[in-house]
This record gives sequence, structure tokens and C-alpha cells, in this order.
Amino acid sequence: MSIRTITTSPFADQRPGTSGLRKRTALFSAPRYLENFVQALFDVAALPVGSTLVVGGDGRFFNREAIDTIIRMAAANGVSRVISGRGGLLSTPAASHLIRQGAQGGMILSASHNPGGPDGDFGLKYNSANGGPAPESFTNAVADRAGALTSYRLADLAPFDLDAIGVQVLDVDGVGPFALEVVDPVAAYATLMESLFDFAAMRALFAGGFRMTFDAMHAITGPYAHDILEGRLGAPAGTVINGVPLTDFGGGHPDPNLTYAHELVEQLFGADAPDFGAASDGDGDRNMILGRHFFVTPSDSLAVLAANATMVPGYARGLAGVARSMPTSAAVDVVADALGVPCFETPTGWKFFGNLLDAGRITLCGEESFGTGSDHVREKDGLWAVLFWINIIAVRGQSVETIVHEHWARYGRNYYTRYDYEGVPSEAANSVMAHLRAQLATLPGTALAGRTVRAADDFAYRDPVDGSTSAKQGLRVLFTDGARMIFRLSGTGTEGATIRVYIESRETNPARLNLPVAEALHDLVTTALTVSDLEARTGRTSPTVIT
Ligand code: VG1
Ligand code: CO
Repeated sequence: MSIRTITTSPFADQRPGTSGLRKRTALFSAPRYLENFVQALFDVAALPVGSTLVVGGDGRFFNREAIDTIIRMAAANGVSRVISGRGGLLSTPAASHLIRQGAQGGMILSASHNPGGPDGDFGLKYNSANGGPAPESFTNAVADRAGALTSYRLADLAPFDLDAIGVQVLDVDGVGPFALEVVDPVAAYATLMESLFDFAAMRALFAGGFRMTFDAMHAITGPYAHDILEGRLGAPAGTVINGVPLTDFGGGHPDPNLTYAHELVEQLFGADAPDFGAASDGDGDRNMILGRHFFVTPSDSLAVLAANATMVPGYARGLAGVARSMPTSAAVDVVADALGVPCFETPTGWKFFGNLLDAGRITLCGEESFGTGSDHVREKDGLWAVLFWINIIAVRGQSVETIVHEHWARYGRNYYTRYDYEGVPSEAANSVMAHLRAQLATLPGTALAGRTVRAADDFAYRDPVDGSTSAKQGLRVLFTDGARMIFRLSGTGTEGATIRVYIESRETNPARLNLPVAEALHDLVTTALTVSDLEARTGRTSPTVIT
């Protein structure tokens, strides 16, 4: 089979955002769009001849067709082996693990929590040999290359079968043999989980009547959760709901939050609720944790995992350090302080944790957006977080609610909420940010919401490992009592702009640890809306989603 060079014209809009390139499916599947971006990735990655590439996705509409094209382009760009999951399926953390087992890179096909289908979204992210999302220097170079390409390379391979587990050797003229290796998407990942958690104790917990519901939201984690929870851990059949991956996620929004995972939320807040509830997103890297009639905010979840880590075999030796994204609450900072380990504050997006993890400076990290992970892979990992919680519950023998309440009593509570305004016209969103930015210098020292502003800035990050810098990562207003208001624009949306407002206040008074979140944060929220002039500038009187 021969290699063809096909003429193309460049695309100027292929700049990856917070987590890869995300666009409407109709655009991604338009002629040459995917091909152009993939060629730009190969050109910038400059993989040595003979490299191995992992390719897989969350099974959304266009997953298979995209993988088919990527395999042919990989063969034409010097890759000699592609590893994919059966049917082209791989969760994001499982793909990260496979890359780390010896590949030179990977391409993950997903638009994560965004809806899929012909009218939904599609995405593609490049991960480096460490298994993590490529750094900003790489994604910027890809965007430049994508805007300048004039041709791409494709090999006319003999037919291959993405559903047949095993190695298929396909010949490429003038290059030699090219191998496609199709693996069980779950096996290696499940083995990794068994190496980290006390499966015997967790099996005993389920055998003792512990009940949970895991909502896979018709996305990628279904097969993983069936295998690990119902198979290896002996949870009763029916523990996993919506466990069959569908190309359109059953028409749903595969975002594990209180709004979109409503079936799960109804169970956990209803009569006869199970002990524990959890959900993951489209590509399996996010997690939502629920107890009976109880919601754990992702920022608190990270803090609880850090505080209890040594109960879990994989982390029994303790933590080297922790990290959180800037808008994530400082709950984990308090735990790090108590443990005497460093805590790093990074910009939003998992790629910023990569260097810290590679350098062994952190063991756990997380984001407020339902993302938690560790040095076991280089992506956040939804099912891993769920197993971590089950392991802690098995050791402590307490409910989720008791564990969190004891945590607040010991470390204090960081009340937290996030308001998302989706689909705002870009001009209006930019005007809100410009209006805020213009005030930053005047805010320190002023009184707002009954507090005093300590500092206000546009968050800039300097990577402590390689010294690279990233500017304009979100506007922060920091108060002397630890409260914060943060404003940033999303980098994962595909329609207009999304404004995110993050509000936090710290409470250590034992009499005030159990207020409704809306009450505890009421004054700060009102102030944030006033200072930003958000409602007048966007015409929005309420957010699309409140977390
Ligand atoms: C959002 C979250 C961010 C997360 C990113 C990718 O980005 O806020 O914390 O890393 O999604 O998550 P943004 O730019 O829209 O705020 V995933 O699960 O979509 O890969
Ligand atoms: Co995701």
C-alpha cells in the first residue's frame, strides 16, 4: 500500500484550548479539517521513525471515522505501531496509562463533558510520552502549523478491523510493516487500579451490604465501571447505571454535576438512597461524589483524599506535595499545611500539573471542575477518585457525610460555588473582563462584602520545573480573611463565550460550618456581580449552571 501526499489549504481556527481542540462535530468532520490538524500534530511532535502511538476516544459520533483516518495518517508519518482500544474506545485516563507503558505519544478523541452527536461537539487532544496533555508551547506551535499547512500524508492501508483484539500487520510501501494493536480497553487500567487500592477491603465492604450507584451517563466509563465495581469488587448488578456507551450519550450532557447527572442525584437524595453515589463524564476523567443526601464539592473531595491518603495502599508512604488549579478552593492548602508538604497553585487545565508530577514534586492534584488525579497517570481520573473514596470508606467505616463533617471540624470549611454563564456573545464577555481588569489596581485596601481586599490581579504562572510562563489565566480578587472572587473565560466551549465566576469563603467557627452554601456566600456573590457589571453587560440575570 502506498503513501499519498494530499494537497490542502490551511485552517486558521485550529488553536487548542484548555484541553485540546474542541469544535462542533459538523466542522470537525468537514473535508480536510481533521486531516489538517492531525498533520500539524505530527509535524510538531516530530516522532522518531518507528514510534508507537496510542489512539482512542470516548466513543462519541465520528470517533471511529476519525480513528480510521488517524491510523492511515500515522502510518504515513513514520509511526510503526498504533495501539487502540477495541472499537476505538479508551477513557482518557486509560489512554494516558497506555501511553506511559511505552508509547511516544497519543491522540485522545473527545470533547469531554460536551454533548456529542452530529449536532454536538468533537475534540482531539495530543498527549506526550509522559501520558499527559502536551504543554502550551506545543499547542501554540500546532496552531501555527495548522494555519500554514499545504498538504497532509495518508497511507492506503489494507482493510483493518478495530473490533478484533490482537495485532494486525499491514504493509506500507517503502516504509515496511505497520502494526495495529487492538487491546481490551479496560484490562491494563483495571490492573493499575488493583495495584493502588485495597480491593480485598473494598470487596468486604460490598459483601457487607454497602450500596452504591455509579452513573456512567452513557459515556466511556460504563465498561470500566461494570468490570471493576460489579466484576472485581462484587458490587451487585445494577450498581452501574447508563453503562452502555452511546455515540450521542443517549442525548444527554455527559457532565457529572448536580444539574446534568439528575438521575443519580434523584436516587441519592430520594427515599431509600444508597450509601454512595458517583458519576463520570464523557471521556472518564471527571468525577462527582455523593453520599446519602449529601454532595461533596470537588474542592473538598481533593482535600479529603489528601488528608486520608495514607489509608490507601498506593499512597501509604505519604504525599510528596499537592497541587490545585487557581480557581479550586484552598481547602487542600490547609491539609498540605497540616501535613507539612508543599501546595502548588497552577492555571486551569491538567497540562499544568504534568511537570510537577514528572518531577515527583506532587502526588495528588485536582480542579474544582470535578477533576481529581495523582501521579499514577498524567490525566485526571474519574473512576480512580471513586475507588479512592470507596477505599477510605472501607477503612474508616463511616458515611461520606460524617467523613466530610469531621474534615471541616478539623481543618475548617471553604464554602465554594461556581456560576457559569454559557453562550454569551464574545464581545459582551470580553467587555466584562475588560471592565474588571481596569479596576484591579484600585481594589486593594477597599472594603467589599464586609471584608477588605488584600490583592487583585490577573493570574500569571511560572512553572517551577521548567520556568515557562503563562499569563492572563483569570482575574482574582483576594480578601484578607481568605475569601476569593475569581473571573475567567472558558477555553473549552464551542459556541460564543462562557464566563465562569468562582466564589469562596473560609470558615473556622464551629457554629458556622453547616450553613447552606448560598447563604454563606450570598454577599460575595452579590458583590461579584456588582463589581463585574456582569448582568448589565451580558443581559443575563441568572447563570446557566450553578455548582
Ligand atoms: C474546563 C474546566 C477545567 C478543565 C477543562 C477540561 O475548562 O474548568 O478545570 O481542566 O474543562 O476538562 P474551561 O476552560 O472550560 O473552564 V475535561 O473533563 O473537559 O477534559
Ligand atoms: Co473530561
